[in-house]
Amino acid sequence: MSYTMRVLEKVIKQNPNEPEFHQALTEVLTSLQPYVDAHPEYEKAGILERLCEPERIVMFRVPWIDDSGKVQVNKGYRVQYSSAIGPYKGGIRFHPSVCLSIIKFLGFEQILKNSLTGLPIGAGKGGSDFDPKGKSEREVMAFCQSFMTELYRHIGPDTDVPAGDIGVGAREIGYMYGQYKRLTNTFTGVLTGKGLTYGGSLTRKEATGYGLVYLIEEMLRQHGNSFEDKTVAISGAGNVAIYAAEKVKQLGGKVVTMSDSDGFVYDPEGIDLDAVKEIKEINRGRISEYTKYRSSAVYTPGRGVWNIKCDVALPCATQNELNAEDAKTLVKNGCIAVGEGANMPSTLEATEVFLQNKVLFVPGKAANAGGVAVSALEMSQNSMRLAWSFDEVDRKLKDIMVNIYNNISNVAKEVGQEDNFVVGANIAGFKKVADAMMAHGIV
Ligand code: NDP
Ligand code: 2IT
Repeated sequence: MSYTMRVLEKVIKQNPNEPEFHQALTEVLTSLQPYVDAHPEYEKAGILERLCEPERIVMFRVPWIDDSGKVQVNKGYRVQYSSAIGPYKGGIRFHPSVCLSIIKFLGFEQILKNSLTGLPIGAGKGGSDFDPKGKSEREVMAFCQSFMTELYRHIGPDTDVPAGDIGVGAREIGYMYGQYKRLTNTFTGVLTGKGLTYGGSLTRKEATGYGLVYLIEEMLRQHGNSFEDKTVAISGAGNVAIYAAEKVKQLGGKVVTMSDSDGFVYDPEGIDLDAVKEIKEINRGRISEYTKYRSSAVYTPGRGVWNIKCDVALPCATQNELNAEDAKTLVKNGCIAVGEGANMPSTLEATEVFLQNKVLFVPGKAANAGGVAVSALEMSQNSMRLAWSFDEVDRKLKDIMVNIYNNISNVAKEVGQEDNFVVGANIAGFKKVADAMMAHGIV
């Protein structure tokens, strides 16, 4: 058995009952195999064993008091995965499904994603099984303050710089930042995705969605195509989905779907983003309310967003939201490109369907890297105590996404797998991290 497959088997055995982590490991290690086999020095240095084992995992209790006066306890996590090329960097997720397996898969993916940005950021991920949905402002603040009261001792602007993810947006970052500042008596760039009045970067809010569309637009362009007049299906109705939809529209495409965990809307006339922003960003409501704004729209409860006919699909909700059946339906309906705005939204089997049917498929670690890339630009601005304009950050974001596309496309060609961006992204991301690890010795 090859070195890569031996490590995969061993790590899965060492970490039982972590299906999402196993899934991410399987995808990455399988595609690294030919490259790693050609470099026996990696095996000698135990690169893969070290890459798969987080440098540090912190798990902690988060006690807080709800509005009825009852004590609640949630679980808190921070997985500091890799500091090979920079301080640990990655989001914090608040969602009832959060567990070690999910945080580890996200942290592991983040290593390669952050490397692909070309910026000096290592990888980490954190979160809690706290559910912000339906909680009062005071409850959310109490939870965030308690979460940071433990987390603060493990992070720092040159050590570990968290940001947002599912369930963590500007409000939660603000409360966590306030608590960090109070506990440490410092005003630093320890979190990204901050508000614009206290060190946040312009374009960070838009960055993941815009970046996704910039990368897919470049891929379409290099294949003689574009977003112009394309019908686009988007899942999710959160930060990533909203700004992906905005950029698709600006480039002449028509977004016809958006969803949340209860169901999806189909608006054949094109989604009205002002309505979605009002429902989601202002009222924190449900996507079902969209039909009140637009008579052309139909709401369907449950799954099913991938049954809508589209040219381009952008899954922007959560892991494993798109399975093999969905992939086959998309192919049957003539979908030519899929860009993952979410982390690991396609199952391994769905990915296989896309690759076999020559759908241009870009995995999350490349396609959604714009968010963390602008986070790194936020860190740069904080270090310089300067703030760049929207256009300047947007320009840099676009350059980064085009570079990522060229990098993963070239690497795929180099290994004889043209247009296999799964292999391209994994190998391209791995190279830089592995070489830095080689330079550092056995640490
Ligand atoms: P938000 O919390 O803003 O939005 C998440 C959206 O996805 C909501 O519409 C939510 O619906 C839906 N969703 C969440 N969980 C589920 C579920 N289990 N089933 C169905 N729908 C679900 O998060 P983001 O937009 O920030 O994140 C979306 C994805 O993008 C995640 O995979 C995240 O890891 C990834 N990502 C985010 C980045 C960022 O900068 N924010 C950067 C890179 C990747 P509901 O309201 O019903 O829960
Ligand atoms: O998955 C991700 O890349 C994010 N949630 C963003 C991380 C960040 O540090 O901005």
